[in-house]
Amino acid sequence: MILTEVQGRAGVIRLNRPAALNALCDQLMGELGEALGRFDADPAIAAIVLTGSERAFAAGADIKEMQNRRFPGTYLHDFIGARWEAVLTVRKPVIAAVAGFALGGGCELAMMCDLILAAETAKFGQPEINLGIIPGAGGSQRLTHAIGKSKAMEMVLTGRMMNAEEAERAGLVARVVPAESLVSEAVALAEKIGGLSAPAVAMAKEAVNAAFELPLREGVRLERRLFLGLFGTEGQKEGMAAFLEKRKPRF
Ligand code: CO8
Repeated sequence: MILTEVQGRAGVIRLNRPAALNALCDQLMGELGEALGRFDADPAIAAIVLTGSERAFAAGADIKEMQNRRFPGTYLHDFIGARWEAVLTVRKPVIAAVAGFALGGGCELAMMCDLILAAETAKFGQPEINLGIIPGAGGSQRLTHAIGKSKAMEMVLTGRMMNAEEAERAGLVARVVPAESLVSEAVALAEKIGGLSAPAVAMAKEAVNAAFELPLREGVRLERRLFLGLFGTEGQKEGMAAFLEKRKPRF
């Protein structure tokens, strides 16, 4: 249910369940977790690009699979659990390249990535309320962090979708690009990251993500420790020497 390929320093993972608009069923999430783990462990890969089709990044968790679930079973077997959070354990930057629908669990999966690039065709939404449920994989929290309370509340309460332009204005996505160059823009970003000092990249990711989890004071402390730690790396020596010698750094 997924396709993988290596493009330069980017590991590209494409969700590939077109008949169901990439609805995120158990099997797909299992395959996704394996692919993420493989690329994360591969030293030739600098960053991971996660994308879907032109029509849908993912139209949510699989409603057919969820329909007959009952509370005790879902709770005991933790059906959201580790499978859904595999992307959060990846140490390399993960770029979501979103075209078409990113709804429900699809929007939540995109928001678990480190940043979102959107095609002009992208549509984001948390329509769970129309199914008699609410977001269950972090949507109410990450969307609120990303776009603020009023907009998030409106979307979660009514299921209203947001187009790419509004998503960029609201701060949900880093950039909007033409649909035909969505993946190549994401790969170019991965290439750029691949040319930088790997420890600095890993620590930059850790520091920014900590802003979502730690109080300001703790976040600033963590940043300081990571910053100071980078003075023990070759990357810092090379980066600063190259600047002063007026040449390009070789990390
Ligand atoms: N689950 C299962 N099948 C889906 C889903 C889905 N989420 N979305 C679309 N499909 C299927 C349709 O059933 C249809 O299949 P079939 O051809 O066999 O009938 C096929 O994909 C094409 O869909 P449509 O015919 O509906 O296409 P349209 O272009 O008319 O509409 C929409 C596109 C607007 C995206 C529409 O399909 C839609 O509204 N989909 C559902 C969106 C939704 O409600 N998503 C939220 C799901 S709940 C959720 O994600 C909770 C996450 C909680 C955390 C995770 C826990 C595991």
